[in-house]
Amino acid sequence: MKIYIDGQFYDKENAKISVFDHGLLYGDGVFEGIRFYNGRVFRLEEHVRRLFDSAKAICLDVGLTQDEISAAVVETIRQNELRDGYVRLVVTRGCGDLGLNPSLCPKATVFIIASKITLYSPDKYENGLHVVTCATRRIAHGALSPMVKSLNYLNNVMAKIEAQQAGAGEGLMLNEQGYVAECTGDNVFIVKNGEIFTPPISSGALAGVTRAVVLEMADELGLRVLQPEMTRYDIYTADECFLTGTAAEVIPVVRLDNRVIGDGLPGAVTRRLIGRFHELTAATGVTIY
Ligand code: PXG
Repeated sequence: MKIYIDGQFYDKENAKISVFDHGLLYGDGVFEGIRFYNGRVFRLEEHVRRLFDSAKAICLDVGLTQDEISAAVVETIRQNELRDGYVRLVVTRGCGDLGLNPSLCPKATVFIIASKITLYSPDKYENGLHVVTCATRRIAHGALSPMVKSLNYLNNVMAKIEAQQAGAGEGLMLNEQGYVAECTGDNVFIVKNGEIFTPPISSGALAGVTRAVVLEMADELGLRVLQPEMTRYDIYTADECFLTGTAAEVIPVVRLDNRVIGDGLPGAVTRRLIGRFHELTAATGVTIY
């Protein structure tokens, strides 16, 4: 395995980041998770754009242009001779003395791993996930914008632990007001009376790249999508529910808090979207080779 760090490639054993890197010391940095399928990077430009928006929001100078970062992602996949997989692209504040002042760090650290990721077992894609609501709330806009895909994932990790301890496949996170935000690493959607609903970004959802793909696919299929504030009641009483994410892709949900959603099976609209999603991922994206 070849890992990109600051313009050079290292074997896995030698791919090391300093203990003085503020990404490690303070979670000071941003990241992206990007998938590639069939020799093409899916929605690369969207991911890189979001990375730069996240960086801008935390006053982090990436030190490379968007085109240079995109080229580095593609080159990392090439160096590993992969056609299908998952890229972790990370930009940290860089190395500096102790103290959380970012001006202690002269230069950002950029590293890229091209590997694989499996969030849920294949049977969950067939039969649907069981989800529980977590007591841990989604980070509030007043603390750190939930739009920033930062290296501070501890509250999502705490929510994931809750879901795991409850024996559920995924955890639903609410915002401080009690409205549905998203799951621990996925956006949430429901289908009700032939219309699709997803919480607005203002509810604390990450502006997911896969979420945007679903909005496009729904438009193409002539399905209306609404983005009202949503409560758990909306999910309990939905006809269908599914989650989206780069790592998760599109996955059905059949239970929330032990309420069966719809008839308890992945729904027709969900299946249609999953089918179209696979067509798009197989045939579109930036060519690697
Ligand atoms: N919400 C959150 C909080 C996320 O971190 C998504 C939604 C989905 O967004 P995209 O753009 O991927 O459709 C994410 C995505 C990982 C990992 O280990 C990354 C995410 C989720 C789960 C695992 O790289 N980020």
